[in-house]
Amino acid sequence: MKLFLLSTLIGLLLITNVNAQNGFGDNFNDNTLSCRWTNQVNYDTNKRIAYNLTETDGILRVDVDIMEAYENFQVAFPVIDISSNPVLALRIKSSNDFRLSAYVGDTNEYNTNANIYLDINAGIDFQDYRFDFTGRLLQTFPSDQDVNPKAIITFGFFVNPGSSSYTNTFYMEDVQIGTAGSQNGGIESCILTNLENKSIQHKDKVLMRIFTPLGQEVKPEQTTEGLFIYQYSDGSTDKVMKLE
Ligand SMILES: [Ca+2]
Repeated sequence: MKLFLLSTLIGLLLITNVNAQNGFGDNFNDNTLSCRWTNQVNYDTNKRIAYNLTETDGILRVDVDIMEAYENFQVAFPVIDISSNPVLALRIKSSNDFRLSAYVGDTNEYNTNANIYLDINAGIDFQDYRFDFTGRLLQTFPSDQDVNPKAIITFGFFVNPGSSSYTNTFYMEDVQIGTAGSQNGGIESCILTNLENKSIQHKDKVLMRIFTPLGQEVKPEQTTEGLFIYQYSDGSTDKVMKLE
């Protein structure tokens, strides 16, 4: 048996065919932030994080530290069709009032900018909010474009859009766009996108678990041939191609 390291997995990812789902969500219940969420980094030289996202106790904590106007955070996912239910629903708890804008983006990289917003009311309990994009799937900057509801690949948020300075901590729960789909932020696919290319020769760490490229765990005796993801005791991973 021979072991080969793959230099890239992109080709395999590109041929993965998906039937479009009609929704995507995250209930934050697994207490592990899906890699599909992006902590937006400020555009200043210190690379501070404008939105620090932490998933704990089954909810998402968002520490906001804006220093530039229109900084945002978002989640990305495989293409979904929200044409039958173009609504983004979520629950928020905050000890301070603020304005929250939500946007959706499509495969053409058109997005609805920061035009659609709600005023979040301070309170000690979670409150329900809905962003209804019906008739509002329009990009107005940098050019006027229709955002395609059948090809949505991201949604995200601006806190106090346009403000160049703001700090707050709020909590998010049960975010859902469209209908059904993933309910855990797509974390099952993270093992692929977090991979780094490293030597499989490790003297100081132990192979702990093995996964298929789709994230399904397998036993060592099941890995006679094909591509596998090795996870080590320090949390690092390798892509390994095994041939008979
Ligand atoms: Ca939850």
